[in-house]
Amino acid sequence: MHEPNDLSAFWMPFTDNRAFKQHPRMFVAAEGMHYTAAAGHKVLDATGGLWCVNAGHARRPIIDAIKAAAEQLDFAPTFQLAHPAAFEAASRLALLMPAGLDRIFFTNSGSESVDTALKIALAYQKARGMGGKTRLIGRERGYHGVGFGGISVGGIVGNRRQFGTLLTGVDHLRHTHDPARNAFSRGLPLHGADLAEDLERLVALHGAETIAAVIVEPVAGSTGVLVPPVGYLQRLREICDKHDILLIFDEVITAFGRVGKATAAERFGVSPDIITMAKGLTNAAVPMGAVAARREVHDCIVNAAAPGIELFHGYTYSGHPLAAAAAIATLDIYAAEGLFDKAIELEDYWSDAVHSLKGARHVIDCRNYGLMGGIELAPRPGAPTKRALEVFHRAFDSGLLIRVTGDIIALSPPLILEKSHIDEIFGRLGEILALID
Ligand code: PXG
Ligand code: PLP
Repeated sequence: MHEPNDLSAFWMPFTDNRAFKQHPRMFVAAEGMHYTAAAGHKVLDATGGLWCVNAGHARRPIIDAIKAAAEQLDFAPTFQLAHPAAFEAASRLALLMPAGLDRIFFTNSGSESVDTALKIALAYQKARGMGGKTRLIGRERGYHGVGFGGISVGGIVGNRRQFGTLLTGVDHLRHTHDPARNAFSRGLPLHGADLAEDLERLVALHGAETIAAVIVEPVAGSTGVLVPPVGYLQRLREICDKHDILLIFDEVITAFGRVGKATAAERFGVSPDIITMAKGLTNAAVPMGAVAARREVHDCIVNAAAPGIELFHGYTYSGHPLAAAAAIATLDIYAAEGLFDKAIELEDYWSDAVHSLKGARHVIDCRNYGLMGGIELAPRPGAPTKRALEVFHRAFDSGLLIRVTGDIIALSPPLILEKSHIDEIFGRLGEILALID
């Protein structure tokens, strides 16, 4: 029963396992902007793998760094011991963070980064004698990974409803998606900064003295590219300051050039207290995540602790040698090739291309920021998500990888792409949309 090519044992994540195993679509190689599918054809990667391959596929310096690391030191614990590359990776990453966020905790994924950030927020409030501040505030439609902390502050019902009562003491802001006022906005939508006032409403309901932290994605990715309204993030920051609440930006998607700077925090000029990252940190070549904390947050927890371990948290693989090596090599590529700036340089061309689909069949909204694009389709009557899924399948078969979530097409290409790739992506999408019902 268990042949090497048997597909039954791998219980695939976030997948329609029955459909996939009837009709598998696999990749066997990748380079630059393209995958090679098992069937042999090249597939243009308009999603950076899964929002993570920001420097393009199979980058030689990253491969070489991983190889060298594996040969030198396959593994070393970082609990009460360590190895130099973990410190170097942390120092390098700290240099890219907004001023003051220079204390780095390593994880292996975005989900772990989110749970780490929430725990740091709680430990900080306790360390400063505000142990009553335990509530965590997320936002509707937010995606913060799949740990219990992340799905509790997250706001996607499908990711929550199978899993019981989740964390207690969590509440949510309303999301900012408002197509009635903002459809086809280029860049930041004009309307909706007032939705940040939801935080005032939750403070009035629960009391600021019970709230530890607010977590949001600066630009929501997984839920379908929701760009924050002009002034919204600034207003959230002000209300957090007013009520002594930590602000966490979940930058698992938005960090490392996706919106044209090292972080969305930098692009928006809004500095949170904690930033979560993963994905582009290693160009996805080895799993790694990280949390950047404001130095005062770190120092408060460390200084308040009795002699001994200060934060009872960590992963076997925090700062893993292969991941640390991959991170350093990746950050080198971003710097050497000016890839964050490249996202800014291409932003207008990208924006024009995204909005060229206004008027295409089925399209009810186009959204963009940095090198992120969202194209929302009208759902098929009685069959939501099916239309976008058909676009996904047709695109794949014709040599284009896109991501669909609900009836939204989400795009986040590697930052190395050229204008000709942009033309190809949107030309192909336009053709497919014209073809399907
Ligand atoms: N926070 C944010 C903002 C994310 O986008 C995570 C946390 C979790 O990261 P890990 O590494 O645990 O998956 C993410 C991940 C999609 C899609 O296109 C999005 C993500 C992952 C997989 C698919 O819907 N985002
Ligand atoms: N479960 C058991 C039984 C363990 O011993 C450990 C780690 O030692 C874990 C879970 C956590 O694994 P990780 O540190 O890789 O997250």
